[in-house]
Amino acid sequence: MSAPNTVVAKDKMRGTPASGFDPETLRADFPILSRKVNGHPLVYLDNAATTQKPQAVIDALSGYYSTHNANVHRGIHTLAEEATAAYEATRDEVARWVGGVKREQIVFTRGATESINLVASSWGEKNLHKGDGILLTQMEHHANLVPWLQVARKTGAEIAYIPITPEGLLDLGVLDSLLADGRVRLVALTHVSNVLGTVNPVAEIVGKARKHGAVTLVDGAQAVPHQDVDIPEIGADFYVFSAHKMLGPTGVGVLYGRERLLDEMEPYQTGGEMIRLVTYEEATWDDLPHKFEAGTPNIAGVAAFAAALRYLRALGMDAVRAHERKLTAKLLAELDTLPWVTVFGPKNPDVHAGVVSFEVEGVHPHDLAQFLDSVGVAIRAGHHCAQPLTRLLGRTATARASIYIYNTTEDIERLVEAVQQAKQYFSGS
Ligand code: C6P
Repeated sequence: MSAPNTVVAKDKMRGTPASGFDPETLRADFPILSRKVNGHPLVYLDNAATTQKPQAVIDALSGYYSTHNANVHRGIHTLAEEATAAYEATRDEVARWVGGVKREQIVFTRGATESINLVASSWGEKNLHKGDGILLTQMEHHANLVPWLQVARKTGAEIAYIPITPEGLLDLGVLDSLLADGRVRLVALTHVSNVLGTVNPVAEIVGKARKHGAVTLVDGAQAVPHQDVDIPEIGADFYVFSAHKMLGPTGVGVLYGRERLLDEMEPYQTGGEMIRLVTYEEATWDDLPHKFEAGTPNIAGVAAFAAALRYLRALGMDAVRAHERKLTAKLLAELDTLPWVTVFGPKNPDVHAGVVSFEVEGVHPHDLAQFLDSVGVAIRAGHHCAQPLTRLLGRTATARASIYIYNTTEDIERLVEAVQQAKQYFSGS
């Protein structure tokens, strides 16, 4: 654990490509990938929902419970000190991972959703007032939309949206005019769309928002698992993501915050762990980040998250992105040859992360997903927790394949082959 209030040095190795990135070899580290589904070898392409876990993370979880389990920050005994050290060591790892920030700026939550709710409640409800502007985008996941609808309802703030182009990019031509009257107090946007796969130029947007005096929040749930993300370089005031989408356990999320803002904010929840002094009449709060971590946290999950980061570091995030870009380009190109498939989102794999939503003419996305499951291919179908965007696309649901480090070109071929079989099956030819 590093001393309080020190910037944890940036993890320079995070982006470094390892010499031997080979998805075929690393598949052996993921026990679940060797199972069969409906008699077929599993092709797991639902990684935007959650990723599978390597043995190292599974071992870290069970190792924590087998050898160190205790509560954190309260005990004097050996196990309590070990549990606290493991929990706080992950905070250092995360602070280093996101670009070298102070450990006090890293708050552990239950997930990206809770991180955004924390900001909406503790910052939004206090700082936004009637007539203030909240600027979102038309491609937000409900997690970065519904909390702001609630804030707007409670405060009288007004929400506007950065529109998207027909290709599925943010229409930045209108950004200046949306910010021009100085009423926008918050700009909150996703780094990568979980439906369109669009990689947004967040540094540019954050820069403009800050110039107009707005606070910024970036939802990195679909970005941090797939590319090298340096939060100080982006310049966001708040940045959120979830461990389970990057090989880690479920129930662990991260909120990064600008220290001044976190300091000014009231706690999100109150109770044990987050106080300094309590009397029968009043209470005072602990320092950052503990002020925002009321109650017993997901200690085992946080401890095991460090194993996930170590695993990704050994691969190198630039190699991860290059691998996913290659598979995304292949999938986009193959789907493009099928005249009855519509792909939503940018065609250019440079701005398209490994999330590909599509539609097969004449086949409902749920029927497609069920057919694919019958041959062992797992995708997601539905509105992907982005109902307004799905409606904007003129649909009630889409099919979505999402890629991660252990997917291979053979997985993409099996998906495309199964999509063709489904088309034949449902058109009765
Ligand atoms: N998207 C998907 O299948 P949580 O559930 O809190 O870990 O993450 C929420 C979240 C926030 N932002 C974006 C961009 C997301 O994609 C998600 C989760 C999953 O697309 C589950 S709905």
